Amino acid sequence: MVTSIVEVVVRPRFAPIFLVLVAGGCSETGPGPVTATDAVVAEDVLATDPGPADSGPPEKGPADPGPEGAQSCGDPIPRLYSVPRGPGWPSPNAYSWDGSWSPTASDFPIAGLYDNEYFDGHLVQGQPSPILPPGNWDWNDADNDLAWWKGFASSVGAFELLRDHCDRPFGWRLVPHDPTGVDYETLAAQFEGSSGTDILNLGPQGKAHSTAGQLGDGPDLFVFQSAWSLDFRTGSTLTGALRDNDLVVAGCSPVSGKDYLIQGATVHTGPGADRVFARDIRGAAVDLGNGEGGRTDSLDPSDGDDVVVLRGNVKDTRVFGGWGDDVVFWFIDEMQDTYPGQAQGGNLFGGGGAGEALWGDPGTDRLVLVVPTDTVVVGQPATPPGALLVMTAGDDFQWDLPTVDDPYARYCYPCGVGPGGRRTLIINYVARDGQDKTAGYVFLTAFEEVQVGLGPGAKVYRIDEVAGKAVWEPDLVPLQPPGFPEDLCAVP
Ligand SMILES: [Ca+2]
Ligand SMILES: [Ca+2]
Ligand SMILES: [Ca+2]
Ligand SMILES: [Ca+2]
Repeated sequence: MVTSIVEVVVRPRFAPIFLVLVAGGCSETGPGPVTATDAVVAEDVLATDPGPADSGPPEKGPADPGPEGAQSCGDPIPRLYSVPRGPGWPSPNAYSWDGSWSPTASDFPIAGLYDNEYFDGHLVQGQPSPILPPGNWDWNDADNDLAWWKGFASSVGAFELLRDHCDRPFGWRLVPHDPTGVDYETLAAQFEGSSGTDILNLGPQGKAHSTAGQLGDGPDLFVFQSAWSLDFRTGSTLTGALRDNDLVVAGCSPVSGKDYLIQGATVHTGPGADRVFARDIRGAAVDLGNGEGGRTDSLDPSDGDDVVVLRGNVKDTRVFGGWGDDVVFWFIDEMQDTYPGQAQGGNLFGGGGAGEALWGDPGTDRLVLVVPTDTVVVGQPATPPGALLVMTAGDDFQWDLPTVDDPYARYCYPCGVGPGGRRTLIINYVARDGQDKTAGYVFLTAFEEVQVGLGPGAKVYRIDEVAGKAVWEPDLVPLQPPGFPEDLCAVP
């Protein structure tokens, strides 16, 4: 179809990645006073900041389990996770933004928290070495020069060792020199993420670009305003799949007009039940659970039920849900980059984007379009104002040519005929004012449900992938999107 051909021609080649930095984590609105644990944390910040002379003392022993009582040890740490309290948001504990990780006494000390060379404060050139998270901290490993770390400490910031209420380390938080906006690029990416909780908040103007990065196992947070030429993994089966519910904010505040914040970037959140907020995103990909480090032809069996919330301008964007029951909330009426005749719509996959991963996910995935509840569904073009077109994309199979040689990016549209005659569908949404908010056709593969609108009056349709149509199912319950975690984007 013409739309598909044009899309191939105009799509930029990229292997984008999303990076998430967690800024501060200390919200003005955070509950409760600073506790003794906070003081310990602050001390650790000082202890792990090498300062101008790399003279920080070694940290306290990590193996002390402290008093028994897992519940009190794991109580939430005030202001560490500034996520909303209320509907759609699970409650944090000490270790995780969603309470998903509750290590027991026997889990401590947690393996993989420290760099394999700079973990004990040993003397280097007569000075105690810093205690660091996993990373590439020497320029020349044999020289123990700490050159990458010195650069990081002078231009990016320090790391704070996170401890629970029983003084047991479980992760790290970036403490940037400039909490309003970290420039995360090659230097910052020498940090390789720990097996525990890593909070990488780049701040409300933070930018992540021109590099690859990772946060590894653990329920990590990654927050930034803009990204380009980025390939980032907050979790990956390449490094493990432990306790890996990650939270990403890609785009803190809206850009004006037809502009974009996220371009040529890919964020892989990998295993676990992840949550990604992305706005003003173009030529980019959100991989919520492809396997083998994000290969689009692989599903990760340790992947969970993921949520992505798309806002603002969205064009030429891929979402891969992977394994599980995944939900894409799309505030599609916010799209401003519309003009007649364009054909750069996106590609949404309930599973992966190639091979057996296309149809191999047994989950029930839903696309939620945040549009007026009286939007009508039509089955053939042209899409009239105030309507959503849902129709089959036919039997054809076509690779996206710019990405076909990259196993971490390749995808098809349409994707031929799957098991039982399942096929890709096409959707197109035209708002009441006549603007084509999907920017042409969007290809939907292995999604089982589409919801039109929020709240009372919202309708949930089952997608008949064989017949290529949407069937209203009054018994299916509409979903509400989680509120935007705006406090994560505040200056601490
Ligand atoms: Ca981690
Ligand atoms: Ca992770
Ligand atoms: Ca996931
Ligand atoms: Ca998933």
